Amino acid sequence: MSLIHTLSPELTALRETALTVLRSNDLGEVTRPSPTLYPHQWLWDSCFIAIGLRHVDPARAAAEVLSLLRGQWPNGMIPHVIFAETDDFYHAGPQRWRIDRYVTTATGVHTTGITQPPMIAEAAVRVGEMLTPSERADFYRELLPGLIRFHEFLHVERDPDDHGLVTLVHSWESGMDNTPPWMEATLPLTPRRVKVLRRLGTAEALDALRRDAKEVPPEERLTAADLFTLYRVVRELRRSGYEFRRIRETDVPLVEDVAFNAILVRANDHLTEIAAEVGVALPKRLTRSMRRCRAAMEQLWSQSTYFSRDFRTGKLLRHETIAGFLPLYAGVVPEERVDGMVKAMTSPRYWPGYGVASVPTDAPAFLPRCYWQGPVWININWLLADGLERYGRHEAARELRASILNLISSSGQMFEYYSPLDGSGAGSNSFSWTAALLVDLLARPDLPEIQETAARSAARTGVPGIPAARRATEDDRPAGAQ
Ligand code: 9WN
Repeated sequence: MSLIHTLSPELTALRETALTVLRSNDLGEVTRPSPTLYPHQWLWDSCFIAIGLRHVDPARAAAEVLSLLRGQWPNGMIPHVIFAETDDFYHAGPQRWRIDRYVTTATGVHTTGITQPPMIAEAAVRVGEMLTPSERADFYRELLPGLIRFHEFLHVERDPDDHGLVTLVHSWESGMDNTPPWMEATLPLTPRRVKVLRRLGTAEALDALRRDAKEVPPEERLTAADLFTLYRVVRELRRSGYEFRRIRETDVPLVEDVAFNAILVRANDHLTEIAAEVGVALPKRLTRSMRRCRAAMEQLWSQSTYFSRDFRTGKLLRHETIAGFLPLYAGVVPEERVDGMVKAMTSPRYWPGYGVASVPTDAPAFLPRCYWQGPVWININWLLADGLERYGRHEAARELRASILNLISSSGQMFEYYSPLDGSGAGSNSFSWTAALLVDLLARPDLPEIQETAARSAARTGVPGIPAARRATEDDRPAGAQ
């Protein structure tokens, strides 16, 4: 597909690198997140991947979205991973889940027993924009029944007490696996042997037993202690037959996750749009749940940000993370809060120079290259830029996109995540959603302005992509921050 703008030789090469990554991770009708660490299909990865692929091959992008329905459970859940048949080296593969004891999926494929952020409706609308009206109607009609059942599953099975908010049963469902609120909620499930090793100060010994750190240094992933605790949660879920009414009787962490619910609110809007376009009426009960979910987001606000909430205690998990900004993407933030949130997001605490960090740089848990404890993730920054745009903060959105462009181009490679302090790449390399969202960025009609902003900040500061807001608020740093 042709681009709106002619790219410079450097950006042409960068785009080619991204397309090569997408091609090399293409398994046919699905794309794996990365060649070694993530050899299967992940729910929200496929959605972000489709958002990039639509610029190259809209039909293939539509197939990527539709392929998620292969794994749908009889209760409507679309699983977080659909396992490829060929691989057995993923650290949390089919043997951990044993879902065949409980369900048969739509096409008999093996999956995990949990879900992931419901980005499907967003991906569908973005892909739909690149199709002809009749192709789009066909695509929507094929997707819609499964998509409706998925949203019903979330609102019914995962909100049994009618709180309005959907509850997650594993941090992997949030997609932000080891962010501080989740690790706090998960701590009580630490297996006894891990607790003993922790007490002895020898928990690193567990690194020898982990399979996920063969490709990526363990210090760039969650700790072995956290990982083995997450495996224990899987065991508990399995023993509960993956049914929420039984899971809630265990001590599995139950979290009304702010990012997940924000993505769901936006997805509900998209679902409404999709259904309207093909003349399908959504079930009344679902539309009522959608309204309640949107309204309930307000309960997650406290003082200056939004937090996730513990389902059992009703207490907010008061750790500031990037997830607290996603209500902007959902469009549920009252206007009087927006400037404060934008100021916080663009301050050096969150944005020291290379995009918005997953955890503020002055948080006790902050580690610049460790997974969801600090690094910049391209997908969340994509959502934030979109949220800024929704609220008319065009300059901040442009600064953010410029920063991301500088970040990816300075390494020239598609890393899983990047240090917010020095822009160095970390985690898996050849990572699909980084590649796909770069392709999406390069296809934007406002690319020339983004490039100009990127060049200006790089030239002026020597540091790629420092936002204007940072320069204005250099002395905003909270007392005691480094
Ligand atoms: C567990 C695939 C996934 C992403 C998640 C990211 C990471 C998996 C893992 O990789 O999680 O789901 O094994 O670490 O945290 O957001 O979808 O890219």
